[in-house]
Amino acid sequence: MRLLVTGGAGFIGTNFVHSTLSQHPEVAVTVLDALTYAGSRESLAPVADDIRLVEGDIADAAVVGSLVAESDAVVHFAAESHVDNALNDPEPFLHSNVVGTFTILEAVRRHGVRLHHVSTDEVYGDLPLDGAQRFTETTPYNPSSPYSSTKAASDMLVRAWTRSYGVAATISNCSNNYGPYQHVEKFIPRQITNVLTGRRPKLYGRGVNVRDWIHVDDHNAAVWRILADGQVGRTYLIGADSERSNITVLQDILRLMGRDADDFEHVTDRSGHDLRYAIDPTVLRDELGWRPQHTDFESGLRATIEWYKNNESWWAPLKDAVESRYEERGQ
Ligand code: NAD
Ligand code: TDX
Repeated sequence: MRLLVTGGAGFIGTNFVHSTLSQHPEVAVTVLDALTYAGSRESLAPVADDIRLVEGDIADAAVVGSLVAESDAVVHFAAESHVDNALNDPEPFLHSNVVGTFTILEAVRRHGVRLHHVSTDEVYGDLPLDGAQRFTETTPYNPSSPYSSTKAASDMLVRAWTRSYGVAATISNCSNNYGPYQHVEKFIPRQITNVLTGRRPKLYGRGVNVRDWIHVDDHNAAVWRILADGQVGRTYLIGADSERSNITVLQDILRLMGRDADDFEHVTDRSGHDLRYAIDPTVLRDELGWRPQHTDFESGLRATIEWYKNNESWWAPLKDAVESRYEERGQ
């Protein structure tokens, strides 16, 4: 099987490539990645001899067309992925998430290639803080941010291309991922590396917002289940029943790193900040038999902290610039 992985030099894509090579050695992997600020050639260095890495834009129809033509399936991770960046400058999100996904769809349509589109639970908007309601495959789309609206647009394009042109596609909408190789702009790595560089962690607002955390390897195992046995035309929600408020996660990090529980700062809240996300993963569990393996959040977090401690050369060159950008915005 020849697999084209877009965005394979980003956080989730890198972990997908690593786990694919170890668990599916028969698969030949090509990565297409623009190596934006979020992509890292170094993340793929340990497997550089086992994959083909093409530096290119998913909105470039010529590059995409030729790579898709020689593939049996495409797993499409590439996107602009950070909400705060989207609030600051939405244009790259329109380009990569909407035009990029359109370009991938046209190529898989032309060449009759199977597509799995990786999306987010943020397309559903947010849920009230108090209550047991969770997102399901039939929850209406209601995105709040420039990021989530462009991801919602990309999902809609995939659905339309499936219905109108018979493109063989599946979609997954996953909750918040954590694990190794996540960019230091994101919540968990930002706080870990703040502690490691002698900064105080930064919490938006009161920290009551709730996210539903999943280890990146569990997300990627679900993507493989869907790629192998998912029903074409279907959407699957991926989540690991692990809702936590931001302040709880931050205080877990502080405790595991030997700091006081109040050794952090409250900073300006994110504009339009979604309150709560929560996934009902019943369909994925019952239909495809998927189960998360990393069910102990604390041990996953501890291993992630260890990874950042042991891989300073991977993140240190990015850290100061990220913190200066946040500081300019009062965050
Ligand atoms: P990331 O920002 O770490 O990586 C994105 C990768 O895509 C980078 O390597 C970047 O260089 C590449 N890229 C961006 N624009 C491109 C373009 N125009 N052409 C080619 N490559 C381009 O993101 P991530 O956290 O790994 O997220 C991957 C996917 O998973 C995204 O589609 C995101 O919406 C989705 N997702 C992420 C999460 C999460 O918690 N991180 C949760 C659910 C869904
Ligand atoms: O410094 C911070 N302090 C803080 O309190 C940062 C960076 C974030 N936060 C809060 C905002 C969110 O409530 O932490 C929560 C998580 O923030 P992010 O890591 O930016 O993630 P989120 O906005 O929830 O989106 C993530 O999950 C869904 C990914 O970035 C998306 O790509 C994915 O679709």
